[in-house]
Amino acid sequence: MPESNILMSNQTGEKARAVLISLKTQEITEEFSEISLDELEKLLETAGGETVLRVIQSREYPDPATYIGKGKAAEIADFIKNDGTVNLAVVDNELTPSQIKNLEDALDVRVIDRTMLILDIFALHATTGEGKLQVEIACLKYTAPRIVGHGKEMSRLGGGIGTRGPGESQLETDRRHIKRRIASLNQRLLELERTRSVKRGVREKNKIKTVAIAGYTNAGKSTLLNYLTGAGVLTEDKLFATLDPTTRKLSLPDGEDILLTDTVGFIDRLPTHLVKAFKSTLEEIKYADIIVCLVDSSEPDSERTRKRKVTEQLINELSGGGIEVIWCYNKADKAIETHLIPSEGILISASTGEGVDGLLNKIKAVLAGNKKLITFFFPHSRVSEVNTLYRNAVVKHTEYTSDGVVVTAECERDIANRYLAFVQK
Ligand SMILES: Nc1nc2c(ncn2[C@@H]2O[C@H](COP(=O)(O)OP(=O)(O)OP(=O)(O)O)[C@@H](O)[C@H]2O)c(=O)[nH]1
Ligand SMILES: [Mg+2]
Repeated sequence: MPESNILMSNQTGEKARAVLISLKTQEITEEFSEISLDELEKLLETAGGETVLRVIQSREYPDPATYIGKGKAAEIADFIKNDGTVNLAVVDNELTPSQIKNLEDALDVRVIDRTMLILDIFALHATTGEGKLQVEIACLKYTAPRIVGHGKEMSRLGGGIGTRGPGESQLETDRRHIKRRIASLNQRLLELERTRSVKRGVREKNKIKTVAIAGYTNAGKSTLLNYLTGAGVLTEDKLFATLDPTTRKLSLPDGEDILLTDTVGFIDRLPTHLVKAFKSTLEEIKYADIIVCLVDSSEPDSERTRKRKVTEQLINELSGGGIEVIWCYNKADKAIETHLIPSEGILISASTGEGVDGLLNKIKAVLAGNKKLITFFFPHSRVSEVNTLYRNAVVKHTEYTSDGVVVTAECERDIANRYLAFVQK
């Protein structure tokens, strides 16, 4: 992965130097504004930019025209003018197209919002055709109406941040063209989705269980996949290092083979356009048999709790809530406030391997717990069903009687339900 794409999209070669702007409204606590700005700073760093100033304004509600108050905007504009090096302002929320335009006029630098910054990082980090397609769709849908007519002047390039993805010149083309482009991208994505579902079908047919590693960005998901399977996925102390999930085979301690899959990291207020665009990638979570959710235990408990909440909510949205989740506290080698880690959590280190055996045993136990030994009776008129049961379950015993066939088999819950009518009382 390139260190930064900024130089490619900005002919002047300047680095983004930004003012971060946040609003503390009635619903938001001071502490949350700070934490959220910390995260925004980390996002900017990941995109290759640097923070020059952080501004938090207390206001009852956002100004419909400029988001922050006009007086505050004038103050920031003064600072930018005097500083002379600032070339970007990043607002820690989603802005309307007119708010972006008005703020750009007030500050005389390029203005992007939190969502555009995240989209930018996704554009920078997507490597496969599918990842790039998904990012381009999200960028076109969100960014296009927000930058049309802006960002032409060099002084407003803002180190290239917020202009990646499909590229500025494309984004400036007319809306009809953009609509056509989205339609054609969606068509291509649909084909890739079909490929994914065919692959899933093969896995199901071969009864291979899938375990998805999910969690907040930077929790160590790829590091765990690498530790267990030697997948060689890029791991970095940056946000959203992985956008194109890798799947690898893993042999559990009892010899059973499963598939382990890495997933795209979560973040608070993950832009809905990205969730929609990354639907097919994120569906790996929906079809998993178990979700291993990683939480970074090297952070204070307040951060762990916040990130776990965000993760839980997204997991529920994506999976529909029916899949067993194993909560796993990673970075045990650097863990703090361990007494506050919930008792159901497994403490591991994906770097050193500490505790990973416990996780594998837990996976094994959950998979085994999903299976039950059940005895069925099939009357002669329905013996054709016996063949399908043989394909879908591990048959332990078969007995032919004068009335039909008695079969004892180890079944998954969903298979057992399919043959409910034949379960022997
Ligand atoms: N000390 C320590 N560092 C870890 C551990 N696991 C991961 N890391 C570090 O945490 C950072 C993030 O790890 P990744 O595996 O890239 O995290 P990820 O969850 O895949 O992140 P995204 O793909 O960005 O969502 C890297 O710098 C890793 O080296 C661990 O157990 N201990
Ligand atoms: Mg990763």
